[in-house]
Amino acid sequence: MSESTVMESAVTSSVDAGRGSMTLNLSPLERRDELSPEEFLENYFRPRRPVVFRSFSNAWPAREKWTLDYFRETYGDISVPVYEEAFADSGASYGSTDDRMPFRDYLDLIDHEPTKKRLFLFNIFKYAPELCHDFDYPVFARKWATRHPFMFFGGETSHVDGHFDVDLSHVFLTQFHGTKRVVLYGPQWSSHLYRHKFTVSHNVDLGNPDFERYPRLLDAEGFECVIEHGDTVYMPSGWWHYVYYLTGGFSLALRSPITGPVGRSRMLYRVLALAVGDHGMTKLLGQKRWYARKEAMAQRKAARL
Ligand SMILES: O=C(O)CCC(=O)C(=O)O
Repeated sequence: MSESTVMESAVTSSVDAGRGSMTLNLSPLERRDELSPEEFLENYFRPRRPVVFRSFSNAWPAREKWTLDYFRETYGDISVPVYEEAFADSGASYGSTDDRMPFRDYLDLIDHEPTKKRLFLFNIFKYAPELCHDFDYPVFARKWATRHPFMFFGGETSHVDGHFDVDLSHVFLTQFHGTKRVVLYGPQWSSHLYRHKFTVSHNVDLGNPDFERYPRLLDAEGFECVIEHGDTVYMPSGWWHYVYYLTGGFSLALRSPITGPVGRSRMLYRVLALAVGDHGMTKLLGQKRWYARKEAMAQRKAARL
C-alpha cells in the first residue's frame, strides 16, 4: 500500500470519530507537501482557497522541539486558563475560563485520558517570549503576518464549535502533537449554517449534526481534513471552522489581518456587530431570551433560502 493510501485510510477511519450518522456535504481538503510562496499566493491566498500543506513549518526549530515533555519540563509551573465545553442551547459563549491549573497537570491530563478541557487562544508567549524564536513567518507572510500568535491545546474528544474569526484574519494552524479533524466552510454558506445574528457562530453541532432541526446544512458544501504533526491548514479570511480533537494535542495559529479598505470595513462591522449589537441585545433581553431570538431568526432565514 502506498504511503498516501495508508494516510487516506487512517484519515477515513479516524474522521468518523467526530461525525454523526448522516453526513455533511464535505470534500477532502487538498493536501500538498511542498508549496512555493508564489504558488501559495497565486492558487490559494488570492482566490481564498483553503489547503493543508507541510512546507509552512519546514524550517522551524519548534517542529521537533515543541513536545508535551518539553512544555511539561520547561513551563510546567505556569498557571493556565482552562476552557470547558460550552455547547448548543446553553446560551453561553465559548466557555468559561474560571478554572486554572498548572500547565504540567493540564498536559498530563490530555496525555493520558480523553477530556473536554481545552486551552483556547492561549498566549503562552506572554509567559515565555523566547518561544517566539522557535518559529518564523514564511517569506510570503512576513509583510502581513501579525504579532499575535496563539496556541490551542485540547484533550481527546474535545472540540471547538463552528465559528469564523471576528477580525476576519487568515489563519495558519500548524499541528505539533496529536491529530484533529478540521471542517471548513466558506463565508457564502453562513445562512445554511444558521449563523446567529451579529455573531460569528451558530448553535449547530457539526460533529453530530441534527439534520431535522437544521436541514439546510445538507446543502452547504464544505471541506474536511485531519491534521497531524507538521501539517498546516490554511483557513482563509472569514471561513468557518469546526475542530474535533481525535487525540489529545496542540497547535500554533499564526494569523494575518485582512487588508484593503473593503476588507477592513468588513472587519470593523463584524467587531462592532459583536461588541455592540450582540452584547447590547444580551443586556436588553437577557442571555437566554436573546439566544432563543437569534436561533429563531437563523431558522427563519435558512427556511427562506
Ligand atoms: O485548533 C483549535 O483548537 C481551534 C483553532 C481555531 O479556532 C482558530 O485557529 O481560530
